[in-house]
Amino acid sequence: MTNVDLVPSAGNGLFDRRSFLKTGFAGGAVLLSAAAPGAEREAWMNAPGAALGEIGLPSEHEAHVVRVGQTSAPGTTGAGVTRTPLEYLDGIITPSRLHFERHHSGIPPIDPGQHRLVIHGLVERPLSFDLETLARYPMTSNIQFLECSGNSFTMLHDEAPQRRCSEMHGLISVSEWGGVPLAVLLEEAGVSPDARWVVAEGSDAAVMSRSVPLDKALDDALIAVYQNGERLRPSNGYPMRLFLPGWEGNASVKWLRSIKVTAEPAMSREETSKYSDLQDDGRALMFTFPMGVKSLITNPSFGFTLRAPGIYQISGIAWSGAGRIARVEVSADGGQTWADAELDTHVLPKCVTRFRTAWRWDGGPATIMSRAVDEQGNVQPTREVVMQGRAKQTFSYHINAIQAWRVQQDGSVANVHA
Ligand SMILES: Nc1nc2c(c(=O)[nH]1)N[C@H]1C(S)=C(S)[C@@H](COP(=O)(O)O)O[C@H]1N2
Ligand SMILES: [Mo]
Repeated sequence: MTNVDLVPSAGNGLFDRRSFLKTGFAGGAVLLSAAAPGAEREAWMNAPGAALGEIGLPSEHEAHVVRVGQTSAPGTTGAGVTRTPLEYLDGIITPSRLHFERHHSGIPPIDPGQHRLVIHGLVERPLSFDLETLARYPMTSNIQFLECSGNSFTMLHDEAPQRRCSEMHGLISVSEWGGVPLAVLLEEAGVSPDARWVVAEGSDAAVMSRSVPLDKALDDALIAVYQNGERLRPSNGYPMRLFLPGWEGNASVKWLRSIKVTAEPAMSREETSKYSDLQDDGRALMFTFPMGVKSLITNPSFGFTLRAPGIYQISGIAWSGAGRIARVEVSADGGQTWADAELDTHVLPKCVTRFRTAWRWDGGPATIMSRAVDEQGNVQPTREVVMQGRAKQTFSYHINAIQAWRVQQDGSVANVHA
């Protein structure tokens, strides 16, 4: 094993992030002993391969990489969630077919030719747009995350649930979202001086609606029609959705049919009895929009087993609704000492950043965890801090606590409370 260049940086086997990149650290590669490659033809080299196809599908050997934990409300098939299999993915983009889903009443079978978006209320000129007219406005695209504010709620449970990373945290995905800035359309409609909010309404059976402050609508809100270069998937809002970068997923209304400009928020179901955080004094916080700074080690995580002591790559994702990730630290000794992780090339605002670091597992129990800091100086809090002042419940929103995984002596990985 050639790890002489690895420079220790923190307790229990963490290495300096610069030495991590420079060293081709030997993980599990097998030394070639006899025959060089090419001496024998593999079985699949003896006949022409499979036919061309109109659509590329994943390898049949990757059939386990599917959305996780499909659950729907009793008596329904389409009201519930599926989660992104974070622990099987790398990089920052979520393949569209694995983007998490959250529907309040299923996916509406919208005919794009008939679908309209209307902008009305406190405007000089109420307007109606179909897909074709929308396409004539200037478009833009950005790679950004979407996270349901109900993500990670099982971290609140007294006992750390023995569940996969995705089962706990898979309500976050990243796409390149393309579409028309809402500001452009509002400008054309002519917003009245007394307007302060817009109320967005979906074309699903739930008629899900959310109020958005006018400032956000005029800042970076998007009427998204493209996702990773193709039209939105039906599950993600086809043919058009509101996309609010960095904000709780619920407010990014899918299957968008109406934007009503108003003076006051609508106080709809999803912003009163739901998606508001109950405090321990019996009051609830009104409107928590941006998602807090957060990170997760996706690998190793619960469900994986380290085969033998040696050098491993710890890898994960970090993001913040406030902007770019400035720094991710990793600990291998349960938070006593920390070392900076290496960030992949793309550190984009309101997007997921991939981090990595090298770690030597000595074969003993070790608690690994990550902590993110964003460009505004927000530091990812501990579970204890996140729970301060909250009503004691098994479900709550906006949980961005530090996640810890415990590598046990047999190499298996457990979920533990930090
Ligand atoms: N019309 C409508 N918009 C909606 C929803 C819905 O049920 N109906 N679910 C919301 C919630 S709670 C979330 S987290 C995101 C999920 O978006 P996705 O399914 O594309 O991941 O959409 C939001 N927009
Ligand atoms: Mo959500």
